[in-house]
Formats: sequence, structure tokens, C-alpha cells
Amino acid sequence: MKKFVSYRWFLCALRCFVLTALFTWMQAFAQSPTNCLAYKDFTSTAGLALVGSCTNVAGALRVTPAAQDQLGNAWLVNKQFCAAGFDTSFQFQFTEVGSFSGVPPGADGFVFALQNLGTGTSDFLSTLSGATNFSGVFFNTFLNWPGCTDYSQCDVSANSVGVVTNGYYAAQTDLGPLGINLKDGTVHRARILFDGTAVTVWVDELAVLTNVIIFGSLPGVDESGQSWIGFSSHTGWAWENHDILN
Ligand SMILES: [Ca+2]
Repeated sequence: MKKFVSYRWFLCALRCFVLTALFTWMQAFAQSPTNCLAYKDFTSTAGLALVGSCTNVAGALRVTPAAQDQLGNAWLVNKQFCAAGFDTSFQFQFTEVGSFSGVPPGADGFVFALQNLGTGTSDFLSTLSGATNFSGVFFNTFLNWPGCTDYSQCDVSANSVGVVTNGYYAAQTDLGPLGINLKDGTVHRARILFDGTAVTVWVDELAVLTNVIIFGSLPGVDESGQSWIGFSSHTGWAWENHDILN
């Protein structure tokens, strides 16, 4: 009898141990990051689709070079699940700012975008575009247009950050009064956090847009909540190198 009780105790202890181990493993699995991608630089662009003028130069992703009328995009080839939220950071740098005579130097900036168009899309996914099926954060360096006060479509300055959906601003911030100059040639850092409802953007560790609700209809994601994500950039009569460093 004693032996039977011990055996049952042993089975109970074993079951308890297995369940505890399973629970611990499930907890660890639930807490482990998913969709976690990192490029420490762009010496290799494996996994990216480079469109138009986008190339890798000295370890950076040069979305457009400092030349007239360039258009470049870079997209992760594999769609990512974005609908429930994401948190991304990258460094960027604008150099060789220039323009034709009479045009303010430096343009047009770049967009971090979620899109449901494909990896070959060659639009500039910003307020300067007629494209649809995208949402993004636009790091803008050229004022379109002076005198315009419809800030759902026009830039607030030539040095601004805005949240854009299908060519319209949901919100934007003039960076000048915050002491940030996107075109000063230095390396800047961006962080974009989407919590499933609203987006917050930091530039150089400063929150410049907070809890902007943009993705109500999620135009940049498909029916399963996934998007192609990446960068879109453009130049015109003014230009600069648009480099993403990591
Ligand atoms: Ca602009």
C-alpha cells in the first residue's frame, strides 16, 4: 500500500513538473519577440527589394542620391504583421544638399511606409503622391507649397515630420522650433511606435508626434494585417542624398 501511495505521489510530482516546465516554456514563448528584424547596416541588402535609384553606398541604404528627379524605394520582401502594432528605430543622414538656382536647397526627404501595393511599387508614398494603400511617417525637407495653409495636404515647413495616409497628413510638426534640422548633415535617429491604435514618433530622442490616430482603416495592410514595409524617397529641382544607416 505504501508503495502504491509513493508511486501515485511520484506520478503526481512528475505531472506537476511537466506542467510547470510546459507553462514556463509557454510563458517564455509568449514573451519572446516576433517579427524582430534588424540591419546593423546595409552592406548586405538581402531580404530587401531595391526599386528605382535606391542602392547601397558605403554600408548605407541610399534611397535616392543627391541629383535631380530621383525616385527610390526599398521594401522588405517578406510582408510583416503590422496591424497589432510595431516599434522600429533607424538612423538616417541627408548630405550634399543642393538645388537649381532660385530653388531652396535640399529635397524632398523620405517616408517610412507600410504599404499594400507590392515590392515593385515606384511611387513616392507621401503627400506629393497620388498613391493609395499606404500609411507612413514623412521626414520632409522641402516646403510644398509656400502660402498654402491646408495642412492636411501642404507641409508646415521645409523641416518637418508628419503622419501620412494615402497622401493626406493626419498630423505634422515643424521641427525648427524644437531645435532639429533634418538637413544639417548630421546623423539623426528616428523611432516610430504604433500600438495598434495610434502612432508616436521620436526624432533624436524627442517625441515630435504623440498618439496620432491614423490607421483607422489600415490602408497599408492586407486583410490578414500584413504589410510591405520600407522607405520611399524622391528628389526634384532640389536634392540631397537620403541615406538610411541601419
Ligand atoms: Ca515637401
